[in-house]
Amino acid sequence: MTPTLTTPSTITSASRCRFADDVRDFLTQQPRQLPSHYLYDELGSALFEAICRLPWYPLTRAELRLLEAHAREILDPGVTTVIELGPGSGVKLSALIAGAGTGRGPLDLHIVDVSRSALDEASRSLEGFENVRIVPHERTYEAGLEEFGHARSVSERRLALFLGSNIGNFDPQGRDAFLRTVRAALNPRDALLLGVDLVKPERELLLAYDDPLGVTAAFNLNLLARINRELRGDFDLDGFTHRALWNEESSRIEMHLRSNRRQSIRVHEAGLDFVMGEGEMIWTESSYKYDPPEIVSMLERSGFGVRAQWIDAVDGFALTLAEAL
Ligand code: AVI
Repeated sequence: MTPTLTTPSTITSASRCRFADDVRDFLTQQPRQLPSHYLYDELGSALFEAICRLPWYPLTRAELRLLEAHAREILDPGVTTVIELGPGSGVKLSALIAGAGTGRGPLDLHIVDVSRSALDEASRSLEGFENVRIVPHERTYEAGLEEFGHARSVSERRLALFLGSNIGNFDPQGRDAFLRTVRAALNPRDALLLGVDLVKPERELLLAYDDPLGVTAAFNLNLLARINRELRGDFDLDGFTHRALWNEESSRIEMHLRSNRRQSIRVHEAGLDFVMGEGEMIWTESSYKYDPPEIVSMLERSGFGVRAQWIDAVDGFALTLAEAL
């Protein structure tokens, strides 16, 4: 049999094909929508990093404060292996290791991300720690968890990290399925640390997702720019406005792109040609917000028992440490 070579160009064209298929499928649904993970191309990821530094988006700073304050309890000396899903720049994992102090045995750090450059950046910020082995997985979270689940030794005690309120970007069904996938990669007594943004006054939520500097608007509009760049689309960016809405009934912030006028749009590589009316929206992201007891329930439904929950009351953020049952 002829071996199949996976070259960078075949990976690129396969992922471009999937992008084109998704753009066609989701933009022709009612309401029109686009999967939020496509917000994160190189420029989108840089804009997200900038969002995390904005005074109106306090999630990252609140979570970091909680990690620093409770590092010893989270990363107790019995933990031998940590897996972080979406390590970003590695700053949170670094804070945890630094805060847990010295005098522990060797620590294996598995970091999972689809982006090679994110893994490289996180590895660079972690490699200064002594007694640490970094294992990057250039995978989706699900594929990384599966790989991690298979490779275990008897004496290991594992801690999984899913931070940054990334769980908020799943719909409720996807959220529960995902938490069960995390649980399946762990053994009883292993743990999961979940960082979740809490419900707070609407005014604060809207400022976090529609900031006065327009960084979140640029992050959202970049999705149309990405379609133009990668799939030969002809979206006129001036023809759309970023909208953030609080959907109280579903307890979620929704990001949309509103068409400012009636306009025709063509995306050549998706074979797509359609008309948007004035005021019509493309739904690009949901960010669910929770109350602390709801976080406990979602973890319990997925095979975990909560060991501790720490809350930053100033910015409304919760870190929940749960044990696999
Ligand atoms: C990555 N995720 C948790 C962010 C959030 O808050 O939902 C993405 C984001 N969207 C707009 N601002 C930040």
